[in-house]
Amino acid sequence: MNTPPPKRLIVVSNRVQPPTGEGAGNQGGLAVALSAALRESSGIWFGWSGEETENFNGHIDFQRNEGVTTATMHLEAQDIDEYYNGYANRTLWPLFHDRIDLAEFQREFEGGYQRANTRFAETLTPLIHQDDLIWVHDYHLIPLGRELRARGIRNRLGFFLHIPWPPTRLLLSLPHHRELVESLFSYDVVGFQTQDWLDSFFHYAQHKLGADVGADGIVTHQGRSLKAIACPIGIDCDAFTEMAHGQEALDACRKMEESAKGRAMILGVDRLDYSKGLQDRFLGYQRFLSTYPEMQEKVFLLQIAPPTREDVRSYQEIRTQLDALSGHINGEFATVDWVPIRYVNKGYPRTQLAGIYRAARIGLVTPLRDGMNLVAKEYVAAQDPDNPGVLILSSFAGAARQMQEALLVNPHSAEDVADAIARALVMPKEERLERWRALRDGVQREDVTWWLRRFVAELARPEAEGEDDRAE
Ligand code: GDG
Repeated sequence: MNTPPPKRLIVVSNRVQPPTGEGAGNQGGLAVALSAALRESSGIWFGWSGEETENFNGHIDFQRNEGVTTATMHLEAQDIDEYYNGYANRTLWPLFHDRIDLAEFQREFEGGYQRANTRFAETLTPLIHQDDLIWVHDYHLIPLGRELRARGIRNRLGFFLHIPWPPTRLLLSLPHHRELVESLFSYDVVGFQTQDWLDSFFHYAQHKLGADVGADGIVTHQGRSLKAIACPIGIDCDAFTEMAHGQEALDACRKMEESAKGRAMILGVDRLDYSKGLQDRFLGYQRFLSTYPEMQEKVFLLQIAPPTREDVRSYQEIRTQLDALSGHINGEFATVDWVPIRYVNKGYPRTQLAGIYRAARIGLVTPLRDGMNLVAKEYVAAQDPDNPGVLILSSFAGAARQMQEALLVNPHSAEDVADAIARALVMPKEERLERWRALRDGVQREDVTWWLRRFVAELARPEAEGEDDRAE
């Protein structure tokens, strides 16, 4: 018997990342995996173009790159300001990352978020065919499912949250939190990165909505049901490993090793974001240098931190603070021929990055809060199998759940970070190999394709609870 062709998949995210035509090296693992699934099902990737228009008119630009169709629309300046820079990145992002001190609650932001989600729904609705599977990504688009249902869409709808789900006590500080959470009940499947975030969602659903939470993850509220799952995202491990062994990566690796002059490299790679814990990381490294003075001049920290969200004030502030702190630490410890921190505010092509990961004795990944963290997985995938480095990982990253063989640290504790660095530097090769092999096996087994298949299989299940009450 022939297997039926996969149902057409429509992926919706704030921004789309089509294949660039410049080789797989420049596209992240998530984009590669989604592109493959879209290609296989002749699907569409729909989102904001990143461009501004004076008058929103629902115009869609279709493009086809390497077998992947993207459909994008422009937004008005006010939408970008209130929806993207506003509610998404100044309200939800800080709140969901435990930074209520940075969260801004403004009515205009909420209005802009709602308006942009309505625009997404209005523009997307005519593209939807009866049997399409629709998969919405991330915190920018939580209400989109409800908006699609209001327009009569009865398809299977899935939502995946890439960032943490906050504890109930934090979520309560969001004005209209109940409405936001209730809008998730328009989806059939809601995925979280880890069991911890899923448990927080269950807690809110049970205690604040009075929803019924079944052992199978089916959550029922006011006659509607969704299936909530923990489905950790992975990387394309084999492709990343291959890239790390390619010529460009080896060149980058050699160049790094030459410039290291025999010193051990500790590496951090993060978008310049307060959730990534860069300040605490620098303080932990400073503590390491002062607690283990014999290690001075034998190591250096390379921190790659390409700026993001530069229109948001808290991002401008963290940049200024990090400039000052790295300068201060360098001033305190540097010698005429040694700089303890190389702090670089620019991005590198993925092929070079893979080589830089490989040259690092320690991958230092210490976010204060992170939905998953793919850098930890990329670091592992890039290591030399005969002489791998050591991963130091924050226990507050979603990735820590799957990566127990890393040296897990409390990123808030400078002592903890300092001691882990010291331990990693003297770790016997046998222990390094044992830890790395276990980590690599996990990263390889639960890779991005595994993640995608698990979610889509759940979304494609023929029998859904609450099938009959989908359209509003
Ligand atoms: C969100 C969640 C979740 C970084 N610098 C360069 C560069 N990068 C790439 C890394 C990695 C990606 O950016 C960062 O991914 P993360 O997972 O670490 O973090 P977020 O951007 O915050 O992503 C996170 C993720 O969504 C997926 O669900 O894991 O928790 O916050 O791939 O390699 N890439 C290049 N040059 C750089 O300089 N080319």
